[in-house]
Amino acid sequence: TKSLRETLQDVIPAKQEQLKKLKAEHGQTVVGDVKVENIIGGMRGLKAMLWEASVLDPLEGIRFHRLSIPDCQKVLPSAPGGTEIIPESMLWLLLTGQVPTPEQTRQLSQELAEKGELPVFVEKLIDSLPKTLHPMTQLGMGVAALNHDSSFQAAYEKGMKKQEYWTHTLEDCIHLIARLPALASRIYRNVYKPDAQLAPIDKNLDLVGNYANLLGYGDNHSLTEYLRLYIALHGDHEGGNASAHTAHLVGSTLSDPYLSYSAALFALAGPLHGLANQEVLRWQLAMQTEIGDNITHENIKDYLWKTLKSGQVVPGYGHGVLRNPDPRFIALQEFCQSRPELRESPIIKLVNKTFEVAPGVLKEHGKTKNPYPNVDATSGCVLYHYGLTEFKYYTVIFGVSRALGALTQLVWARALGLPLERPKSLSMDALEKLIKNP
Ligand code: AMX
Repeated sequence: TKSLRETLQDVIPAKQEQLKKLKAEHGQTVVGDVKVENIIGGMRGLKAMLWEASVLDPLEGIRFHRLSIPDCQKVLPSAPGGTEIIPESMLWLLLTGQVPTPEQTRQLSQELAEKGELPVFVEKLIDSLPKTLHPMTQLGMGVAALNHDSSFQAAYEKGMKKQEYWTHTLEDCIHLIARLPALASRIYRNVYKPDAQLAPIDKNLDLVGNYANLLGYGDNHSLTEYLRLYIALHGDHEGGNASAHTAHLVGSTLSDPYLSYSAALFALAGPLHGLANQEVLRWQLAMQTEIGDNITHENIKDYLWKTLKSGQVVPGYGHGVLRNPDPRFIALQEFCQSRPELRESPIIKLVNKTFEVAPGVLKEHGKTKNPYPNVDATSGCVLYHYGLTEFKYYTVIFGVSRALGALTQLVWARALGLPLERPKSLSMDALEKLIKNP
Protein backbone atom coordinates (compact mmCIF):
# COMPACT_ATOMS: atom_id res chain seq x y z
CA THR A 1 0.00 0.00 0.00
CA LYS A 2 1.40 3.36 -1.00
CA SER A 3 1.29 6.32 1.33
CA LEU A 4 -0.22 9.66 0.36
CA ARG A 5 3.22 11.16 -0.18
CA GLU A 6 4.39 8.24 -2.34
CA THR A 7 1.20 8.44 -4.40
CA LEU A 8 1.75 12.16 -4.97
CA GLN A 9 5.41 11.59 -5.89
CA ASP A 10 4.09 9.18 -8.55
CA VAL A 11 1.44 11.45 -10.07
CA ILE A 12 3.18 14.83 -10.01
CA PRO A 13 5.75 14.26 -12.82
CA ALA A 14 3.03 13.44 -15.38
CA LYS A 15 1.11 16.59 -14.45
CA GLN A 16 4.28 18.70 -14.68
CA GLU A 17 4.86 17.23 -18.14
CA GLN A 18 1.25 17.96 -19.15
CA LEU A 19 1.65 21.62 -18.15
CA LYS A 20 4.97 21.96 -19.95
CA LYS A 21 3.38 20.61 -23.11
CA LEU A 22 0.36 22.89 -22.81
CA LYS A 23 2.63 25.90 -22.43
CA ALA A 24 4.92 24.93 -25.29
CA GLU A 25 2.27 23.84 -27.78
CA HIS A 26 -0.69 26.04 -26.90
CA GLY A 27 0.69 29.07 -25.11
CA GLN A 28 -0.79 31.30 -27.83
CA THR A 29 -4.03 29.38 -28.50
CA VAL A 30 -7.12 31.52 -27.93
CA VAL A 31 -9.85 29.83 -25.81
CA GLY A 32 -12.23 32.74 -25.20
CA ASP A 33 -12.93 36.46 -25.48
CA VAL A 34 -12.91 39.06 -22.77
CA LYS A 35 -16.03 41.18 -22.98
CA VAL A 36 -16.62 44.46 -21.19
CA GLU A 37 -19.43 42.68 -19.30
CA ASN A 38 -16.86 40.24 -17.87
CA ILE A 39 -14.70 43.10 -16.65
CA ILE A 40 -17.54 44.94 -14.94
CA GLY A 41 -19.45 41.77 -14.01
CA GLY A 42 -17.17 40.16 -11.45
CA MET A 43 -15.30 38.20 -14.15
CA ARG A 44 -18.28 35.82 -14.41
CA GLY A 45 -17.63 33.12 -17.01
CA LEU A 46 -14.08 34.20 -17.75
CA LYS A 47 -11.83 31.18 -18.19
CA ALA A 48 -8.77 32.54 -16.50
CA MET A 49 -7.56 30.13 -13.82
CA LEU A 50 -5.92 26.74 -13.59
CA TRP A 51 -7.47 24.48 -10.91
CA GLU A 52 -6.69 20.79 -10.87
CA ALA A 53 -8.96 18.93 -8.47
CA SER A 54 -12.45 19.75 -9.70
CA VAL A 55 -14.42 21.28 -12.56
CA LEU A 56 -17.94 22.67 -12.27
CA ASP A 57 -20.37 22.03 -15.11
CA PRO A 58 -23.29 24.51 -15.10
CA LEU A 59 -25.87 21.75 -15.66
CA GLU A 60 -24.33 18.66 -14.16
CA GLY A 61 -22.59 20.24 -11.16
CA ILE A 62 -19.24 19.42 -9.68
CA ARG A 63 -16.88 16.63 -10.71
CA PHE A 64 -13.85 15.82 -8.57
CA HIS A 65 -11.19 14.58 -11.00
CA ARG A 66 -13.93 13.32 -13.34
CA LEU A 67 -15.99 11.71 -10.57
CA SER A 68 -19.49 13.11 -10.02
CA ILE A 69 -21.02 13.15 -6.53
CA PRO A 70 -22.96 9.89 -7.11
CA ASP A 71 -19.71 8.31 -8.45
CA CYS A 72 -17.89 9.41 -5.30
CA GLN A 73 -20.66 8.01 -3.13
CA LYS A 74 -20.13 4.64 -4.82
CA VAL A 75 -16.34 4.41 -4.66
CA LEU A 76 -14.95 6.55 -1.83
CA PRO A 77 -14.39 4.74 1.50
CA SER A 78 -16.47 5.62 4.55
CA ALA A 79 -15.68 5.44 8.26
CA PRO A 80 -15.77 2.06 10.05
CA GLY A 81 -19.42 1.48 10.88
CA GLY A 82 -20.56 4.27 8.57
CA THR A 83 -21.87 4.53 5.01
CA GLU A 84 -21.14 8.14 3.98
CA ILE A 85 -18.04 9.49 2.23
CA ILE A 86 -15.50 10.81 4.71
CA PRO A 87 -13.33 13.91 4.18
CA GLU A 88 -10.11 11.84 4.27
CA SER A 89 -11.15 9.83 1.20
CA MET A 90 -12.23 13.03 -0.57
CA LEU A 91 -8.93 14.71 0.34
CA TRP A 92 -6.98 11.77 -1.06
CA LEU A 93 -9.00 11.91 -4.28
CA LEU A 94 -8.57 15.68 -4.61
CA LEU A 95 -4.84 15.55 -3.98
CA THR A 96 -3.92 12.54 -6.11
CA GLY A 97 -6.78 12.02 -8.57
CA GLN A 98 -6.97 8.44 -7.27
CA VAL A 99 -9.54 6.61 -5.19
CA PRO A 100 -7.89 5.53 -1.92
CA THR A 101 -8.32 2.06 -0.47
CA PRO A 102 -10.00 1.77 2.93
CA GLU A 103 -6.54 1.09 4.37
CA GLN A 104 -5.06 4.25 2.86
CA THR A 105 -8.04 6.21 4.16
CA ARG A 106 -7.51 4.80 7.68
CA GLN A 107 -3.81 5.69 7.53
CA LEU A 108 -4.68 9.27 6.64
CA SER A 109 -7.27 9.42 9.45
CA GLN A 110 -4.63 8.20 11.86
CA GLU A 111 -2.07 10.75 10.70
CA LEU A 112 -4.60 13.56 11.06
CA ALA A 113 -5.56 12.43 14.57
CA GLU A 114 -1.89 12.26 15.56
CA LYS A 115 -1.34 15.84 14.36
CA GLY A 116 -4.64 17.19 15.68
CA GLU A 117 -3.62 18.96 18.89
CA LEU A 118 -3.43 22.77 18.92
CA PRO A 119 -0.32 24.59 20.15
CA VAL A 120 -1.01 26.00 23.62
CA PHE A 121 -0.54 29.60 22.48
CA VAL A 122 -3.33 29.19 19.91
CA GLU A 123 -5.63 27.75 22.59
CA LYS A 124 -4.85 30.79 24.74
CA LEU A 125 -5.41 33.16 21.83
CA ILE A 126 -8.82 31.68 21.08
CA ASP A 127 -9.76 31.60 24.76
CA SER A 128 -8.92 35.29 25.06
CA LEU A 129 -11.38 36.39 22.36
CA PRO A 130 -14.78 37.81 23.35
CA LYS A 131 -17.56 35.28 22.81
CA THR A 132 -19.42 37.99 20.91
CA LEU A 133 -16.77 37.90 18.14
CA HIS A 134 -18.23 36.05 15.13
CA PRO A 135 -17.02 32.42 15.06
CA MET A 136 -15.71 32.92 11.50
CA THR A 137 -13.49 35.81 12.62
CA GLN A 138 -12.14 33.57 15.37
CA LEU A 139 -11.52 30.71 12.95
CA GLY A 140 -9.63 32.95 10.52
CA MET A 141 -7.52 34.36 13.34
CA GLY A 142 -6.73 30.90 14.71
CA VAL A 143 -5.75 29.55 11.30
CA ALA A 144 -3.50 32.55 10.63
CA ALA A 145 -1.80 32.09 14.02
CA LEU A 146 -1.04 28.44 13.23
CA ASN A 147 1.48 29.71 10.69
CA HIS A 148 3.83 30.03 13.67
CA ASP A 149 4.77 26.41 12.90
CA SER A 150 4.74 26.63 9.09
CA SER A 151 7.15 24.18 7.52
CA PHE A 152 6.98 26.10 4.22
CA GLN A 153 7.88 29.41 5.81
CA ALA A 154 10.76 27.91 7.81
CA ALA A 155 12.18 26.16 4.74
CA TYR A 156 11.76 29.28 2.61
CA GLU A 157 13.77 31.30 5.10
CA LYS A 158 16.51 28.70 4.82
CA GLY A 159 16.50 29.06 1.03
CA MET A 160 14.77 25.86 -0.15
CA LYS A 161 14.76 25.00 -3.84
CA LYS A 162 11.61 25.51 -5.91
CA GLN A 163 11.33 21.74 -6.41
CA GLU A 164 10.85 21.38 -2.66
CA TYR A 165 8.01 23.89 -2.39
CA TRP A 166 5.23 21.37 -2.75
CA THR A 167 6.48 18.93 -0.11
CA HIS A 168 6.59 21.64 2.57
CA THR A 169 3.25 22.98 1.36
CA LEU A 170 1.78 19.50 1.74
CA GLU A 171 3.11 19.16 5.29
CA ASP A 172 1.49 22.48 6.23
CA CYS A 173 -1.78 21.52 4.56
CA ILE A 174 -1.99 18.18 6.38
CA HIS A 175 -1.16 19.83 9.72
CA LEU A 176 -3.74 22.54 9.14
CA ILE A 177 -6.53 20.11 8.19
CA ALA A 178 -5.61 17.95 11.18
CA ARG A 179 -5.90 20.89 13.58
CA LEU A 180 -9.17 22.32 12.26
CA PRO A 181 -11.48 20.13 14.40
CA ALA A 182 -9.68 21.14 17.62
CA LEU A 183 -9.70 24.80 16.61
CA ALA A 184 -13.28 24.89 15.33
CA SER A 185 -14.66 23.01 18.33
CA ARG A 186 -12.78 25.19 20.79
CA ILE A 187 -14.50 28.21 19.23
CA TYR A 188 -17.86 26.42 19.54
CA ARG A 189 -17.23 25.53 23.17
CA ASN A 190 -16.08 29.04 24.13
CA VAL A 191 -18.96 30.82 22.41
CA TYR A 192 -21.87 28.49 23.16
CA LYS A 193 -20.94 25.97 25.87
CA PRO A 194 -18.42 27.73 28.15
CA ASP A 195 -18.84 25.17 30.93
CA ALA A 196 -18.30 22.11 28.75
CA GLN A 197 -15.13 20.05 28.87
CA LEU A 198 -13.44 19.51 25.49
CA ALA A 199 -12.84 15.81 24.79
CA PRO A 200 -9.27 14.76 23.99
CA ILE A 201 -8.53 13.74 20.38
CA ASP A 202 -9.08 10.00 19.95
CA LYS A 203 -6.21 8.59 17.86
CA ASN A 204 -8.45 5.81 16.57
CA LEU A 205 -11.13 8.08 15.16
CA ASP A 206 -11.48 9.75 11.76
CA LEU A 207 -11.38 13.53 11.39
CA VAL A 208 -15.13 14.08 11.65
CA GLY A 209 -15.53 11.39 14.31
CA ASN A 210 -13.21 13.53 16.40
CA TYR A 211 -14.85 16.80 15.37
CA ALA A 212 -18.31 15.52 16.38
CA ASN A 213 -16.87 14.29 19.68
CA LEU A 214 -15.21 17.61 20.40
CA LEU A 215 -18.43 19.46 19.60
CA GLY A 216 -20.19 17.25 22.14
CA TYR A 217 -22.20 15.26 19.58
CA GLY A 218 -20.00 12.16 19.39
CA ASP A 219 -22.80 9.85 20.49
CA ASN A 220 -25.10 11.03 17.70
CA HIS A 221 -24.13 8.62 14.92
CA SER A 222 -26.61 10.07 12.45
CA LEU A 223 -25.30 13.64 12.88
CA THR A 224 -21.71 12.40 12.68
CA GLU A 225 -22.49 10.67 9.39
CA TYR A 226 -24.20 13.82 8.11
CA LEU A 227 -21.14 15.90 9.03
CA ARG A 228 -18.88 13.42 7.20
CA LEU A 229 -20.95 13.74 4.05
CA TYR A 230 -21.39 17.50 4.39
CA ILE A 231 -17.68 18.17 4.93
CA ALA A 232 -16.63 15.79 2.12
CA LEU A 233 -19.10 17.34 -0.35
CA HIS A 234 -18.27 20.97 0.46
CA GLY A 235 -14.55 20.26 0.09
CA ASP A 236 -14.06 21.68 -3.38
CA HIS A 237 -16.12 23.55 -5.97
CA GLU A 238 -13.54 24.46 -8.61
CA GLY A 239 -11.36 27.53 -8.30
CA GLY A 240 -13.32 30.65 -9.13
CA ASN A 241 -15.53 30.79 -6.03
CA ALA A 242 -14.47 33.52 -3.64
CA SER A 243 -12.91 31.38 -0.89
CA ALA A 244 -10.99 29.03 -3.19
CA HIS A 245 -9.86 31.90 -5.38
CA THR A 246 -8.68 33.88 -2.36
CA ALA A 247 -6.55 30.98 -1.11
CA HIS A 248 -5.08 30.61 -4.60
CA LEU A 249 -4.35 34.33 -4.97
CA VAL A 250 -2.74 34.70 -1.56
CA GLY A 251 -0.83 31.43 -2.02
CA SER A 252 0.53 32.68 -5.32
CA THR A 253 2.58 35.26 -3.38
CA LEU A 254 4.21 32.26 -1.60
CA SER A 255 2.42 33.14 1.60
CA ASP A 256 2.24 29.86 3.50
CA PRO A 257 -0.91 27.67 3.52
CA TYR A 258 -2.05 28.94 6.93
CA LEU A 259 -2.09 32.58 5.84
CA SER A 260 -3.58 31.68 2.45
CA TYR A 261 -6.40 29.68 3.98
CA SER A 262 -7.03 32.25 6.69
CA ALA A 263 -7.67 34.82 3.95
CA ALA A 264 -9.99 32.35 2.19
CA LEU A 265 -12.05 32.00 5.37
CA PHE A 266 -12.77 35.71 5.42
CA ALA A 267 -14.12 35.45 1.88
CA LEU A 268 -16.23 32.49 2.96
CA ALA A 269 -17.65 34.63 5.77
CA GLY A 270 -19.65 36.83 3.35
CA PRO A 271 -23.44 36.44 3.05
CA LEU A 272 -23.31 35.85 -0.70
CA HIS A 273 -20.93 32.92 -0.13
CA GLY A 274 -20.52 30.71 2.93
CA LEU A 275 -22.73 32.70 5.27
CA ALA A 276 -25.73 31.75 3.12
CA ASN A 277 -26.47 28.57 5.10
CA GLN A 278 -26.94 30.60 8.26
CA GLU A 279 -29.09 33.06 6.30
CA VAL A 280 -31.24 30.24 4.91
CA LEU A 281 -32.04 28.93 8.36
CA ARG A 282 -32.85 32.40 9.69
CA TRP A 283 -35.12 32.94 6.70
CA GLN A 284 -36.87 29.55 6.87
CA LEU A 285 -37.52 29.97 10.60
CA ALA A 286 -38.94 33.45 10.01
CA MET A 287 -41.15 31.92 7.31
CA GLN A 288 -42.28 29.23 9.75
CA THR A 289 -43.13 31.83 12.40
CA GLU A 290 -45.09 33.88 9.90
CA ILE A 291 -47.09 31.10 8.30
CA GLY A 292 -47.47 28.91 11.39
CA ASP A 293 -48.79 25.38 10.93
CA ASN A 294 -50.59 26.16 7.71
CA ILE A 295 -47.69 25.25 5.40
CA THR A 296 -49.22 25.42 1.96
CA HIS A 297 -47.67 26.19 -1.42
CA GLU A 298 -49.73 29.37 -1.52
CA ASN A 299 -48.41 30.62 1.84
CA ILE A 300 -44.81 29.86 0.91
CA LYS A 301 -45.29 31.61 -2.41
CA ASP A 302 -46.55 34.74 -0.63
CA TYR A 303 -43.58 34.67 1.71
CA LEU A 304 -41.15 34.33 -1.22
CA TRP A 305 -42.68 37.34 -2.92
CA LYS A 306 -42.53 39.31 0.31
CA THR A 307 -38.79 38.59 0.53
CA LEU A 308 -38.20 39.55 -3.10
CA LYS A 309 -40.34 42.70 -2.96
CA SER A 310 -38.43 43.90 0.08
CA GLY A 311 -35.33 43.86 -2.13
CA GLN A 312 -33.71 40.82 -0.53
CA VAL A 313 -32.39 37.72 -2.23
CA VAL A 314 -33.92 34.33 -1.52
CA PRO A 315 -31.07 32.72 0.39
CA GLY A 316 -29.97 29.28 -0.78
CA TYR A 317 -31.15 29.89 -4.34
CA GLY A 318 -29.12 30.95 -7.37
CA HIS A 319 -25.48 30.38 -8.20
CA GLY A 320 -22.61 32.07 -10.01
CA VAL A 321 -22.07 29.05 -12.29
CA LEU A 322 -24.76 26.36 -11.73
CA ARG A 323 -27.91 26.42 -13.82
CA ASN A 324 -29.67 23.39 -12.30
CA PRO A 325 -30.42 22.19 -8.77
CA ASP A 326 -27.06 21.70 -7.05
CA PRO A 327 -26.19 17.96 -6.87
CA ARG A 328 -24.80 18.63 -3.39
CA PHE A 329 -28.29 19.84 -2.40
CA ILE A 330 -29.72 16.64 -3.94
CA ALA A 331 -27.22 14.44 -2.07
CA LEU A 332 -28.05 16.08 1.28
CA GLN A 333 -31.78 15.79 0.53
CA GLU A 334 -31.30 12.09 -0.22
CA PHE A 335 -29.53 11.71 3.11
CA CYS A 336 -32.61 13.27 4.75
CA GLN A 337 -35.01 11.04 2.85
CA SER A 338 -33.06 7.94 3.91
CA ARG A 339 -33.68 8.66 7.61
CA PRO A 340 -37.21 8.57 9.02
CA GLU A 341 -36.53 11.13 11.76
CA LEU A 342 -35.30 13.63 9.16
CA ARG A 343 -38.15 12.86 6.77
CA GLU A 344 -40.57 13.86 9.54
CA SER A 345 -38.61 16.91 10.71
CA PRO A 346 -40.70 20.12 10.39
CA ILE A 347 -37.73 22.21 9.18
CA ILE A 348 -36.74 19.63 6.54
CA LYS A 349 -40.35 19.41 5.40
CA LEU A 350 -40.40 23.18 5.05
CA VAL A 351 -37.17 23.12 3.00
CA ASN A 352 -38.75 20.52 0.69
CA LYS A 353 -41.96 22.46 0.30
CA THR A 354 -39.99 25.64 -0.41
CA PHE A 355 -38.06 23.75 -3.11
CA GLU A 356 -41.39 22.83 -4.73
CA VAL A 357 -42.38 26.50 -5.03
CA ALA A 358 -39.29 28.73 -5.13
CA PRO A 359 -37.97 27.91 -8.63
CA GLY A 360 -41.33 28.95 -10.14
CA VAL A 361 -41.43 32.20 -8.18
CA LEU A 362 -37.81 33.05 -9.01
CA LYS A 363 -38.46 32.37 -12.70
CA GLU A 364 -41.45 34.68 -12.61
CA HIS A 365 -39.39 37.29 -10.77
CA GLY A 366 -37.05 36.97 -13.73
CA LYS A 367 -33.75 38.24 -12.34
CA THR A 368 -31.61 35.30 -11.27
CA LYS A 369 -29.99 33.21 -13.98
CA ASN A 370 -30.45 30.15 -11.79
CA PRO A 371 -33.78 29.76 -9.96
CA TYR A 372 -32.73 26.48 -8.34
CA PRO A 373 -31.38 25.68 -4.87
CA ASN A 374 -27.69 25.58 -4.06
CA VAL A 375 -26.32 23.40 -1.28
CA ASP A 376 -27.00 26.01 1.38
CA ALA A 377 -30.76 25.70 0.88
CA THR A 378 -30.69 22.65 3.12
CA SER A 379 -27.29 22.19 4.77
CA GLY A 380 -27.85 24.36 7.86
CA CYS A 381 -31.45 23.26 8.31
CA VAL A 382 -30.30 19.65 8.80
CA LEU A 383 -27.88 20.77 11.52
CA TYR A 384 -30.75 22.63 13.17
CA HIS A 385 -32.84 19.48 13.17
CA TYR A 386 -30.09 17.63 15.03
CA GLY A 387 -30.04 20.27 17.75
CA LEU A 388 -26.97 22.12 16.51
CA THR A 389 -29.01 25.30 16.51
CA GLU A 390 -26.29 27.93 16.83
CA PHE A 391 -26.51 29.12 13.27
CA LYS A 392 -23.74 31.69 13.47
CA TYR A 393 -21.49 28.65 13.72
CA TYR A 394 -22.58 26.99 10.47
CA THR A 395 -20.07 28.72 8.21
CA VAL A 396 -17.29 27.45 10.48
CA ILE A 397 -18.25 23.90 9.50
CA PHE A 398 -18.13 24.97 5.85
CA GLY A 399 -14.71 26.46 6.64
CA VAL A 400 -13.46 23.15 8.04
CA SER A 401 -14.59 21.56 4.81
CA ARG A 402 -13.38 24.00 2.16
CA ALA A 403 -9.83 23.51 3.44
CA LEU A 404 -9.75 20.19 1.55
CA GLY A 405 -9.99 21.76 -1.91
CA ALA A 406 -8.32 25.10 -1.32
CA LEU A 407 -5.29 23.46 0.30
CA THR A 408 -5.10 20.74 -2.36
CA GLN A 409 -4.77 23.45 -4.98
CA LEU A 410 -1.92 25.07 -3.05
CA VAL A 411 -0.03 21.77 -3.27
CA TRP A 412 -0.70 21.60 -7.00
CA ALA A 413 0.14 25.25 -7.58
CA ARG A 414 3.55 24.77 -5.95
CA ALA A 415 4.16 21.41 -7.65
CA LEU A 416 3.37 22.94 -11.03
CA GLY A 417 5.32 26.12 -10.31
CA LEU A 418 2.33 28.38 -10.99
CA PRO A 419 3.27 32.06 -10.91
CA LEU A 420 2.12 35.07 -8.91
CA GLU A 421 -1.45 35.93 -9.90
CA ARG A 422 -1.65 39.41 -11.37
CA PRO A 423 -4.55 40.22 -13.72
CA LYS A 424 -4.68 43.59 -15.45
CA SER A 425 -7.24 46.07 -14.18
CA LEU A 426 -8.56 49.14 -15.98
CA SER A 427 -10.31 52.34 -14.92
CA MET A 428 -13.56 53.22 -16.73
CA ASP A 429 -11.68 55.93 -18.64
CA ALA A 430 -8.99 53.46 -19.65
CA LEU A 431 -11.67 50.97 -20.66
CA GLU A 432 -13.44 53.57 -22.85
CA LYS A 433 -10.12 54.42 -24.47
CA LEU A 434 -9.49 50.74 -25.17
CA ILE A 435 -12.99 50.35 -26.67
CA LYS A 436 -12.30 53.25 -29.08
CA ASN A 437 -8.82 52.01 -29.89
CA PRO A 438 -8.67 48.26 -29.35
N1 AMX B 1 -33.00 35.75 -5.02
C1 AMX B 1 -33.28 36.93 -5.59
N2 AMX B 1 -32.54 37.49 -6.56
C2 AMX B 1 -31.47 36.80 -6.97
C3 AMX B 1 -31.13 35.56 -6.44
C4 AMX B 1 -31.93 35.03 -5.41
N3 AMX B 1 -31.65 33.88 -4.81
N4 AMX B 1 -30.01 35.11 -7.05
C5 AMX B 1 -29.64 36.06 -7.92
N5 AMX B 1 -30.54 37.10 -7.88
C6 AMX B 1 -30.47 38.35 -8.61
C7 AMX B 1 -29.13 39.01 -8.35
O1 AMX B 1 -29.14 39.71 -7.10
C8 AMX B 1 -28.96 39.88 -9.55
O2 AMX B 1 -29.76 41.02 -9.35
P1 AMX B 1 -29.24 42.49 -9.80
O3 AMX B 1 -29.14 42.39 -11.29
O4 AMX B 1 -30.31 43.39 -9.31
O5 AMX B 1 -27.92 42.69 -9.12
C9 AMX B 1 -29.59 39.04 -10.65
O6 AMX B 1 -30.46 38.10 -9.99
C10 AMX B 1 -28.59 38.26 -11.49
O7 AMX B 1 -27.78 37.46 -10.65
P2 AMX B 1 -27.15 36.07 -11.16
O8 AMX B 1 -26.26 36.37 -12.31
O9 AMX B 1 -28.22 35.06 -11.33
O10 AMX B 1 -26.33 35.59 -9.88
P3 AMX B 1 -24.85 36.02 -9.45
O11 AMX B 1 -23.88 35.13 -10.15
O12 AMX B 1 -24.65 37.48 -9.55
O13 AMX B 1 -24.88 35.66 -7.90
C11 AMX B 1 -25.37 34.38 -5.98
C12 AMX B 1 -24.88 34.35 -7.42
C13 AMX B 1 -25.22 32.99 -5.38
C14 AMX B 1 -24.53 35.36 -5.16
C15 AMX B 1 -26.85 34.82 -5.97
O14 AMX B 1 -27.62 33.87 -6.67
C16 AMX B 1 -27.42 35.00 -4.58
O15 AMX B 1 -27.30 36.09 -4.01
N6 AMX B 1 -28.08 33.96 -3.99
C17 AMX B 1 -28.56 34.00 -2.63
C18 AMX B 1 -27.43 33.81 -1.65
C19 AMX B 1 -26.88 32.40 -1.70
O16 AMX B 1 -27.63 31.44 -1.67
N7 AMX B 1 -25.55 32.26 -1.73
C20 AMX B 1 -24.90 30.94 -1.67
C21 AMX B 1 -24.13 30.60 -2.90
C22 AMX B 1 -23.43 29.27 -2.75
C23 AMX B 1 -22.29 29.39 -1.79
O17 AMX B 1 -21.35 30.11 -2.05
N8 AMX B 1 -22.35 28.75 -0.68
